[in-house]
Amino acid sequence: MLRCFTAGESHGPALTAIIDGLPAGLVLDADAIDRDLRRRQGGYGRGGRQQIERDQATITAGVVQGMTIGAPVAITIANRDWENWRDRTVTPWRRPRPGHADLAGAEKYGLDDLRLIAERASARETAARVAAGAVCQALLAQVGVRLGSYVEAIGGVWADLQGLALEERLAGARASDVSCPDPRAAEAMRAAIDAARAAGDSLGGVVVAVALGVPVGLGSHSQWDRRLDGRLAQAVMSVQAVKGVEIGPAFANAALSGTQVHDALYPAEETGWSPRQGAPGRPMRRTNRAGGVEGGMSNGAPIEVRAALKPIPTTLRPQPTVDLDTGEAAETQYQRADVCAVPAAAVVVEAMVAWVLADALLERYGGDHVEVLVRRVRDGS
Ligand code: EPS
Repeated sequence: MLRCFTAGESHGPALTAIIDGLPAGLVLDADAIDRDLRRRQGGYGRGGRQQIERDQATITAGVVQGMTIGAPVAITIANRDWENWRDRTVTPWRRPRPGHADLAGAEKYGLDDLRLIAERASARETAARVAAGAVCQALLAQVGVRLGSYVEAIGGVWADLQGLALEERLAGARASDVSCPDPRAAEAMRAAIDAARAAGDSLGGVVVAVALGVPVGLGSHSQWDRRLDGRLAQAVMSVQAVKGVEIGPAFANAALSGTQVHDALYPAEETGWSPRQGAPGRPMRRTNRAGGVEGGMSNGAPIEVRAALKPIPTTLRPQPTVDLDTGEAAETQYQRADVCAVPAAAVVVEAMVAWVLADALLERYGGDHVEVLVRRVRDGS
């Protein structure tokens, strides 16, 4: 129903996002997109490139007088660094970075210069994902769905979030330069990033994206590629550096028994859940160990998607590699890089969750004009 794509290289003139399948009548303003772009650019642990870029969305198609018209929406974001590269002769890269797309990509596409793979594999592309995600979030907001994200771990430092409600986690993350709602852990995360920077190394971590107010029944149990959890996992796994995805506390659940894990049902009147779910007489849950998805469908509880990020493969400290010209042992060459992009990745994962939920929402309720969609969701039809 809704398809999002990106184009653009890290040091090319611009990134482009295309959002196809949006209903007409959605008010879109570039400032709201820019706010998310700024969130993605920030975060402790970024490298020199973010001093250069000032990401800003230019809407170039599909929006007339601030409103969608049922046509594909296109957004471009300029790469300011393009000016620094356009006339520069660069020697081809011939020493692949372990863990990076460099080697497999160059072998697959038959390109000698590894840079030609790195340019598109780069996480610079995630700016376009976030722009498209902001558009999806504008659509979701029309029916009362809100998204947010936070960082749970960086470099082995874990936040203690026990007893902290989701809303508090999201608010705490917004106030933190590592997007971590636990101030003590945030301090230790910054120290870990400083230590990694001093050692010329990089750090990964764990992020969580949350969607609140999701209507019941997005996705379907009926076919593998319609299952909402599978679609979320694919979208989130496609984010650069993500190597693991979990819905709810899935890996912890695996160690427990069925009666410990499954979210028991109670009459709605006895629970404190959100009004959307709490129609009188409707069975409700007091816990959310399913992460908001049961049988491949949203169950009305908050959707919680957790992602594990490997440390960035570009490290200032050299790693063992092979020089492709000589076939001999070598070391990776110096390249500018972020030490840790985990806080930025939280915003990107949130965007990917928005892509999937906006698509599943339109699939479930349809509507060529936003007012039709809103009415159908309200009526539950
Ligand atoms: C990236 C390498 C760095 C990052 C970049 C992602 O860029 P450069 O090679 O120009 O220093 O800063 O991320 C961004 C530019 C961004 O906006 O997120 C990589 O190789 O993935």
